[in-house]
Amino acid sequence: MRYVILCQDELPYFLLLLKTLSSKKDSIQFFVDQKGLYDRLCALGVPAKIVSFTEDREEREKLIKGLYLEPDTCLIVSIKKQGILSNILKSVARYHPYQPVLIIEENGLVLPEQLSAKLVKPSSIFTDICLPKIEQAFTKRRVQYIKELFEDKDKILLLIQADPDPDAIASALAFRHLIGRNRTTAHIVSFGEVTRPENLAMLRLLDIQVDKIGPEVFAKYDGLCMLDVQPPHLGDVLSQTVPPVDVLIDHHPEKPGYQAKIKDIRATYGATSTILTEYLQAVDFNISQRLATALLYGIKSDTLLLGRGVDPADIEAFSYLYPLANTNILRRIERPEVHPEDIDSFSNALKKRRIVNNILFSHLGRVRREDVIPHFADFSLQVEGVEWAVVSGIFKGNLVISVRNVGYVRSAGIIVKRAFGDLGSAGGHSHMAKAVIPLKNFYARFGDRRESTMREQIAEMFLSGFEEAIKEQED
Ligand SMILES: [Mn+2]
Repeated sequence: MRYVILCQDELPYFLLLLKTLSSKKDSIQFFVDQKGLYDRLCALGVPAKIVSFTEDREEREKLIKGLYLEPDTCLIVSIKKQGILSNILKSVARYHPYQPVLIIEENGLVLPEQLSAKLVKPSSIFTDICLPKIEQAFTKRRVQYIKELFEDKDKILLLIQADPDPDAIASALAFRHLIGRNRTTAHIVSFGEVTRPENLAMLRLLDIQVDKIGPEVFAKYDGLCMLDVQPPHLGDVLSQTVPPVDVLIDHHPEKPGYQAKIKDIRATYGATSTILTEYLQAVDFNISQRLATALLYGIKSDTLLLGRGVDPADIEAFSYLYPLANTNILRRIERPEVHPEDIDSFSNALKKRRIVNNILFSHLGRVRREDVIPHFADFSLQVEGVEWAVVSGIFKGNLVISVRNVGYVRSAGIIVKRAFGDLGSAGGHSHMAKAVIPLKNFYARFGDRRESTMREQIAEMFLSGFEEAIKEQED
């Protein structure tokens, strides 16, 4: 890049001094009107010329016309007086149309159309570049405090919520890295178990272990950190036996009634993983691919791919982690493998599908993993003309029904409640809903165990629930 600089102040000099003088590839030519600046540039061996930036039109035009600007040249202009600056830009537009120009100017200004000019405010150099670093310095202090706090502790518990989700798991993993521990000296634990197939896939593919514990184990540890959760979220379990919490990091709104030595709660953030990413950045931590993948997935899943409750910090962390993560693993986590035998139930279900009034019904029979049911419902929605998909399957003694729609129609949650609510649990959102009916309830109601009966009854119940919901809406 070639730079030609017209300047009256020292800012461009400082910026280019720092950035460009170190690069042998760039060439620089200064035009200045101060002797002092001129002398300093000469002393550094930077080509400089003394000119005057005046109101005089002839002199100005002569200067601008004479500038040697090549296609790869960027003209940088930093002139104090706005009137003179505007006139200089007009001349540049006239003699060098569509010249790329960078204007350093605090108060903004109307740019001539015939210029490819962009404006930068000197104060934004501080807010965009320095301010984030200042924030990082404060974050770094917090991380240093945290590290100090755990320095003399032998065994540390990293406690996450009862049905650990990717954000919590990733945060705990990141925290362990941050304090320089391994899985024997810092245990990731929960009062419950990881249940969702994607979350289990995350643990398997990223080799993370989450142990189920009861409050009795607290005595064996001398450090407690809570991530993505606060004591009141855990109900009674913790309130009776609560050991002192050393560190608590979370993004849920702050609950009263507990203490922690260091508390970092940021309710505007979409994910705790974002906070941990900031911690790692602040101490220039060398984030491994495994950790980046975990954190990226944590942010992605807690914010529904940056679509819900997102703070600019989440987007920042996401783009920082993205190039470090393994997107193949991420894909495998999000789309857990289908067992070969489940493919058979897919083909059977497809063969026996029924479409009534743009509603596709299919029944998978017994499945090995519950999540294939909603996945199959998502897939069914791709059939041309289909607006609703109602997919059922049998899993662990329950009839599970998954409902999806294309989006602009009636609420799936309400219909599912009307249709199946009296046989089991049923509900959901406008686009997706689910019912879980104990098989014994179903058989007791219909007195028939044949699969064909089940297919028919599910369709019939759903259609009448649909009717009911429409009527309610009309009333
Ligand atoms: Mn979370």
